[in-house]
This record gives sequence, structure tokens and C-alpha cells, in this order.
Amino acid sequence: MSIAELTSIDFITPDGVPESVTSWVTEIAALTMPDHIVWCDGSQAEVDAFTHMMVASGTLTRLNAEYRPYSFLARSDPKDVARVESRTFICSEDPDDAGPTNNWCDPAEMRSTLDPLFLGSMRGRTMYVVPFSMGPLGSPLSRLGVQVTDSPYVACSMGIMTRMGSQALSLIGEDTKWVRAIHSVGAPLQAGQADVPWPSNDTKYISHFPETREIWSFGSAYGGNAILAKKAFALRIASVMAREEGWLAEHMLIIKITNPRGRVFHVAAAFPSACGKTNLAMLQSTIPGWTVETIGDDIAWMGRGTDGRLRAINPEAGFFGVAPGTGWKSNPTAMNTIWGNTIFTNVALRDDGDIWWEGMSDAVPRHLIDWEGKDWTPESGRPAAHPNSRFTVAAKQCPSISDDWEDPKGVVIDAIIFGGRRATNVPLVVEARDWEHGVYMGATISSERTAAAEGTVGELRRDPFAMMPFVGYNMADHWAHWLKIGAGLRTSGSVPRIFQVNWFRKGSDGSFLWPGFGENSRVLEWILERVDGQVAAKDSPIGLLPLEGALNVDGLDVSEDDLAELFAIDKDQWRGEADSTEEFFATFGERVPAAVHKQLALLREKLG
Ligand code: GTP
Ligand code: SPV
Ligand code: MN
Repeated sequence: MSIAELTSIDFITPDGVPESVTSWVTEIAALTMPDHIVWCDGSQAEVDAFTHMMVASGTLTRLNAEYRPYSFLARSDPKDVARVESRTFICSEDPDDAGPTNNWCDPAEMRSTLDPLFLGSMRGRTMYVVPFSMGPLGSPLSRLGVQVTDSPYVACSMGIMTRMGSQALSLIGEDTKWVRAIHSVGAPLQAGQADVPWPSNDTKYISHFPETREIWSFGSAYGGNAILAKKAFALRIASVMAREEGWLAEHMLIIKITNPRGRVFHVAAAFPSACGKTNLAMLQSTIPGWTVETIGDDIAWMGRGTDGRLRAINPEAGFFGVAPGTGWKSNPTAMNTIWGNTIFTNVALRDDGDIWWEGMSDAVPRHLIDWEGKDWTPESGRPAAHPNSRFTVAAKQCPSISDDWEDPKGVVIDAIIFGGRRATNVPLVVEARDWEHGVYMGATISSERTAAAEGTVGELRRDPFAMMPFVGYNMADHWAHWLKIGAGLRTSGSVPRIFQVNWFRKGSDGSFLWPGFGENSRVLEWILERVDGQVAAKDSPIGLLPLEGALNVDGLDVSEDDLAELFAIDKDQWRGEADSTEEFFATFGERVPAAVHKQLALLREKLG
């Protein structure tokens, strides 16, 4: 489609679109009153037209093609830089179905709040209709959705992050169930009014209606607030669908690992936002004979396959990765993924027309344009890239992408890992005694806050299953659902092992005890040797730990003392953890499953 065509098509619907979609689009258009409607087909020509248009409007800066072909930089409004959890709502009929960890609002009340905000909110703008599939096109595990948005940046991002366009639309028949997602930046334009590069609104609502499978997002164009296929659909709405249909929608990466004996494993791992999923998903092993391939870096949909085993797909088609800290040393795979065809948001611009951020290279450029568009030098005393700056890139560009990443049946999961960012207490790795204990580990994850959402960075907070901001129903019911899934897997005799890891434990001097990144392959090795029945473990109050000398530290520069500290279990501290867990569980009242309470009692018993 050419630019001329893009701006001249008014309210013309492509042939063969089911009535359920056209009537909904018409209804939303009547409410939001866009000047034009464009149905996205997902073609390269469309991407080219969008990016041309956004370069002309100042939303995107084209990067120097010599260094970064077909790539662009976007700078957001400085007030629109991360997910807004305080403005994220679960509007279930019954407040108990949202639970104490979600902001709840009565659906009728939310609709009456949103209606006036959306009324005419797309005036002077184009409404893009974005049909998409979460999961491989046509897989029985995939689910369909349509997002309307008045942001071409969001439409483009959806094109990278999902299977978007005509093919997805053609999968929607008259009887197909699909998720409705409405997004407006909330910045209508009067006739003749000049636009800004990043339109948004100080009033923000990210509202979910789980019963009617709808998402209404107003006021933000950033990440999970606006790319509604991701957290809003694939986690919040999908977790509700999954509970009803007997599967799991989780904030997890998926990797394939081959050991030196040629055995293949698949692992799913949940870490809170900005706690290392993308890095683990793209890990380059530092130990001989072990290879890691990427299947997904943020979301896993998992369920019991016809073979009785837990199978997982990555519902996404791209990565929306944290830029700072991604560098040639820490994550060369990511660096090679973003060679081109990438949208960068809120990173710094080099004088040579390429991008830069903290941690990309040891050498720091002498001059940059920072994420706010201001001159920057190393003496400026502030980061050049925003801490939550991101790259948006297709997964198929990843050199470590696995040959089975689009397997419509999903991959068999052999082990599940829970992690978090904990300076103290939590050891480098510990294994759950059984599924119930693993569910307890997931339910009790705490992690230090990061820049991925608003709030004070570093503050410890509860983040069960790394799903605190993403579960679309009562968190305690989520634990019950996990127990049920485990019981189902047990009937077929194949229950994945569960582990907890912590790359972020700190020594008394405040520095990380563990080198992390590629060296995490050593922890994966121990985990998979456990799964393969090759190594024994020793019991401790909090779970099974590696035997003395079992963790492979060959060639690693970590002192004996630091290693001991990485696995130290301070019983007093853990009694404190148990007390705080009891308080946390109490916030859910009766809904906490008995099996989870039992694990807490067992922990206390073992602590003595
Ligand atoms: P979201 O996209 O927000 O869900 O984040 P994520 O969980 O994918 O986190 P990501 O892999 O992008 O890492 C976030 C930050 O943690 C980056 O700054 C990384 O450099 C840092 N990080 C990742 N892995 C490690 C590790 O093993 N050790 C240390 N010290 N830092 C790490
Ligand atoms: C996260 O915060 O976990 C992300 C980024 O993956 S966002 O898509 O904005 O949610
Ligand atoms: Mn994430």
C-alpha cells in the first residue's frame, strides 16, 4: 500500500471480513470518530508506508542504514515510558475474581468512565485495524484478536510482535472467538492542529474485561500499555481463558537445550519484568557441549498435550527487549538479532546515526543525543538511554532461534524455573521437592522493583509467578489452577521438575556474587543433570541444593567464599520470610489452597 492509498481509504472494508469484525469496527469508529480507517494487511509495503509517514511526522528517526538498515528510533513523551500498573484494571463482575493484587473496577462503572474519554478520541487521526494471531497461524493452541489503534507506531509494533495482517484476519470466521482490543492515545486533533511526535494523554486507563474478552486502553503508546497483544491479551485475558479451558498463560521464556550426550530438553522460566528472561532466552553457553536455542523470551502458553505431557508455545512473533545492559559481552545474540529491521524506543542517538545505550559497549561515545532529544556527554551525569528503553524486533531474526519455535503442537517442557532479583536470602539455585513445593516457590517469589513499570526501583515486592501485574484473575486461584494442572500431569506420569534461581545475590560490598549471563549455563547444567537423573542433591529447609562440588565452576573466577555465600541459608532470615509469607497469604483469605499453606507449615517445621 502506498502512502497516498493509506491516507485516502475511508471506511472501506476488505472483502470477506466477517460481520462480527465489521460491525465492531463500525461501532468503535462511531464512538472514536477517526478521519480514516485503514485495515492492516501485514505486508512489507505497508511497513514501508507506515515508516515513511512516521519519519515525515517526526515520530521516527531513520537510523544510518550503513550501521542499522531499515531501523528507526522513536522518542516517547517523557511521561509515557513504562507500564502503568496503578492505571491497569481488571473489570470482572465480581471483585473477588480480580483479587487483592489487581486494581478492580465494576465493569459498568469502567464503561461509563471510558465512554466519554473515547468519544471522539481519534478525531483528526487514522484508525488502524490490526488483526493478529497469538501463536503460529492456524495452530490449535493459537488464539486470535483484533486491535484498533490510532497510533501507527503501535500498529507497526504489533506487526513485529504478532502474526499480523490478512492471513490472521482470514482465520476469523463467523463463529470464531476473538479478543477485542481498543487502543487510543487519547489525543484528538482539531482541524489544522499540528501533531506532536508522540501523542499521549496524562489520563491513562489500561482496562480489561475478562468476561467479555475485551481490552480498552487509553492515553499511552508505550509497550505493554499499548501493544495490547502482549501483556493485556497474552497474559491478562489469556490467563482467564486458560483457567476456563485447562491450560496456563505465563510470563515465561522458553528455551531448548542440548546436552553433550545429545539429549534435548525444553525449559520454561518465569522472572519478573527486567529480571533476565530475554538474556536467558538468548544465552550462549560457556561450558563445552551444551547448546541453548531460543523459543520465546517473555510469554509461554502451556497445556497438557494429547501425549499427556506439558507442552508450550511462544504466542509472540517478536521481542520487545530491554536495551540497557544488552551488549556484545552480556548478550551477543541479542546484538546480532537487532542488526536491522528494528524499532528502538528511548535509546540514545549517536552522531553517526546509529544507536547506543548504557552497557552496549565498554567504550562510551563522547557525544550523544539522549532519549529526550538533548545533547549528552559522559559528564552529563544522567543515563543517555532511558532505563526502560527497548528494541522491537522479529524473533525470526534471532540467530539462536530454534527450529521448533513455531511447532504448532508446542514443545515438551522438562523443567520450570522461577527467578527474581534478590540481593539476599535466595540461593543461586534450589530444586523443589515436588510440584506442590514448586507451586509454593512460584507463589512466594519476591523481587526488587525495576524500571519496567512505575514505582521505586530496588524496593522489594511480592511477585508470585512473576505474574503480579499480569494475572487476569485472583492470584490465589492461579495457584489452585497450577495445582490442578500438576495433578492432571501426574495422571500421565510426566510432571516437569521445578527450580528456583537467583542471579542477583549480592556480597557485603554490594556487588553481584555470581557473574550471570552466559555463566548461567552452569546452573542450567545442574538443573538438567538433575532432570536426567545424573546427580544427587541434598535436602535443606527450603529445598534441594547441589552437593558440594556438584556445580560446574571449571574455569570460573568465583572465590570459595562467594560460592558459599551464594548458597548460604540463614535460618533466622528464612523465618522472617515465612512470617512475611503468612501475612501475604492472609491478604487472599480463604482462597489460598490448603496445599500451599501446607508448604509454608513444612518450611517452618524444617527451619525448626
Ligand atoms: P522484560 O522484557 O521486562 O520482561 O525483562 P526480562 O525479564 O526479559 O529481562 P532482560 O533479560 O531484558 O534483563 C533485564 C536486565 O537484567 C538487563 O539490564 C540485563 O543486563 C540484566 N540481567 C539479565 N541477566 C542477568 C544476569 O544473569 N546477571 C545480572 N547481573 N544481570 C542480568
Ligand atoms: C514487561 O514489563 O514484562 C515487558 C515490557 O515485557 S511490556 O511489554 O511493556 O510489558
Ligand atoms: Mn516481560
